[in-house]
Amino acid sequence: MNHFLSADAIRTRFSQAMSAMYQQEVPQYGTLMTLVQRVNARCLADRPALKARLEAADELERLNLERHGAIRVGTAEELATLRQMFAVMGMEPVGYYDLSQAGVPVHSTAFRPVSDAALRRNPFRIFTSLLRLELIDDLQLREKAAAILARRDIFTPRCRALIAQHQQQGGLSDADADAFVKEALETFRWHGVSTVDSETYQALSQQHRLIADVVCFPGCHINHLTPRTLDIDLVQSLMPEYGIDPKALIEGPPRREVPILLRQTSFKALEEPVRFQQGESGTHTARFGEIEQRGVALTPKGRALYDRLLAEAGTGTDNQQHQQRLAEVFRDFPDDERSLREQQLAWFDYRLSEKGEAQPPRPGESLATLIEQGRIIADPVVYEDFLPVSAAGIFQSNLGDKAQARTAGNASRADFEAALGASVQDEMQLYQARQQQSLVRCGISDA
Ligand code: OOG
Ligand code: NI
Repeated sequence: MNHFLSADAIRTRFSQAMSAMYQQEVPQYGTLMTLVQRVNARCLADRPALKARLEAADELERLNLERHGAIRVGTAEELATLRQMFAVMGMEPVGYYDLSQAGVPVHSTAFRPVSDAALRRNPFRIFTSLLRLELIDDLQLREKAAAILARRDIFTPRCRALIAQHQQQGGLSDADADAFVKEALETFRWHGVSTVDSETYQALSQQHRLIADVVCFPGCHINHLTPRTLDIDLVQSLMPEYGIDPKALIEGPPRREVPILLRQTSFKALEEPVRFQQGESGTHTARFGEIEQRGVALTPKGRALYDRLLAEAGTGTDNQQHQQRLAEVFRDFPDDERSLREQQLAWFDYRLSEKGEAQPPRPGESLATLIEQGRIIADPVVYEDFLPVSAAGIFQSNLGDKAQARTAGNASRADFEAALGASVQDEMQLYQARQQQSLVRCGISDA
């Protein structure tokens, strides 16, 4: 008889350990968490209907647990090992993001839980980027970067052993899980000592700041952890009061009655002291803080409308003006649940109400009627993924003013998947399956 800890439990332990570590490393993150918790509490107190709904949909409990992080790695081997490490925690690669369009020399995926039950327990996600060394145009420097990366191992031997043990046994005991969390954390720890001399650091940094960040350190330090807020506008406006300097614009869609997708903002990266290999001292900026507000996941039709309107709104430098412009342009995006449902712009999770349990759907009854009669309740499905345009804005704001736009080269999902050693799951298929399964559970299979 095996007594393995569930992947959900390991993920929760890990995300809590990561949060504790990051609070120590970046004290402003702790401040931000306090602010977000206060705003969330206020929001729930002010909006009892929202609170009741989150509670009924089993969403309230995950709210304070909820966060995502981001890391960047340099080699295929690192990425493939991360995939195996995250698998221990029930996190799978979902989605492919090409950031080169925005001048950032990486492509990415998100490791996250995929099942309904796992997402309810803890939706912890890690946005993971692979550096594209082929975008270093100086051939000698490119080879040097590859050689530096080839020499490092970002995983402890014990971590590798525990991943292998998990694969052989199909799980980890409570004690082994604790050891795994402790060892895995080492991969993401900040190291104030670079693996290179300052000259090499400068040369790589001149190519792109991100390249120096990935190549010159012994691990893939977590670069931000992001709590989820129920009111991002309020958090953004309160940040200065808490001594935090937010980036200018909130990324993503405007404020709405029915929030869609994802809105994000961040605060600027810290300048941290670094010691280089010849004993030289310097600084490096990579780590920052971010907050996000999540809304309903959109169908391909809804997403196409979002992308079109976002492009139409363009971008600005003043948040208030930008939000106003967005709000005007997004008038073309229906802002009530019924329209979103009927026009199939967003995904919903359907469940029977008490009345519906007493009087279950009969063949031929339409979903619209069942909802109208209060026999079926439709809850918006939370968007669990990321947005490439927003991500690019977050990257840029933390690379400083000198962030160069550069020609992208052709990003390739196939190359990324070859490095990963697996294919990434299609997020749309996951949302669609979830909606479909919820309908089947309600006894409606022909909707
Ligand atoms: C990742 C930036 C993207 C998000 O929330 O969109 C991201 C990075 O800076 O490594 O985290
Ligand atoms: Ni982020």
